[in-house]
Amino acid sequence: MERIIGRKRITLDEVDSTNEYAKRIAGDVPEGTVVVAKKQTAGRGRKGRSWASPEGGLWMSVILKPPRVDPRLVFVGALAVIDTLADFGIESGIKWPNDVWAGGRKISGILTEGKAGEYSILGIGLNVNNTIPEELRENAVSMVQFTGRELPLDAVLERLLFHLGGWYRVFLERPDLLMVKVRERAFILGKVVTVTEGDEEISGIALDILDDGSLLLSIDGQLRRILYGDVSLRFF
Ligand code: BT5
Repeated sequence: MERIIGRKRITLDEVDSTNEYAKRIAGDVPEGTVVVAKKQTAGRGRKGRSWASPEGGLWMSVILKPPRVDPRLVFVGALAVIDTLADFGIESGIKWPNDVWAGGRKISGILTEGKAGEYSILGIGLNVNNTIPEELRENAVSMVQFTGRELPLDAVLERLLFHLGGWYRVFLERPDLLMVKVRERAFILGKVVTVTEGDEEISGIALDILDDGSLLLSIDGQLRRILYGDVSLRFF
């Protein structure tokens, strides 16, 4: 199967959000079309949280048309980011559900959105050369802080598209293998975590990430599945 991701690219100087843009054009472009913007004026995370997207970072969305909406798509993004970071000598891991962390801080966030039967959007924000806003510095980091020198954004994008192509293929053909890799890369497994779901705080040992993308927790010996959704997670 040829690699479809990135065969058509749309590069913008500025946009509200590459995910929003991608949704607007999804019906009219081929699968694998990538939207990249130098900066976003209304970059978003989950539940309308904002995503800092100044110039110097990689803000992009891929339009995909998989056979069905599948929560595991987010991990295609996470694994591709991890491999891209490794290409530049940066070690990282998955912080379930949708972050990639390096050196104890968030370096990338992934936002998947879909319309059943029509499209899935895989949005990726990766801090590359961009400055992290003051209020996020404790928990967020850019690639340049590891490399000590600015990186060519186009080279980072090329590596990311290459790895996305590979992992998307695994996702389509062998999603079980995708999940094996996810478990390997998910550094929270085996740790005590606290999940906030709405008003509820749940603490337990993170045992596994299941095929529906959910997290399996052991709480005083009882198993509980935490659905991928609007949850946030802390670990110790
Ligand atoms: C995410 O949401 O982590 C998903 C972020 C997805 C961003 C990409 S950029 C391209 C595409 N277009 C979009 O509009 N979005 C996608 P969430 O798990 O809800 O985390 C959001 C939280 O991350 C915020 O509340 C901040 O605490 C933190 N944050 C914001 N900007 C950040 C940044 N640049 N680096 C690290 N952390 C950040």
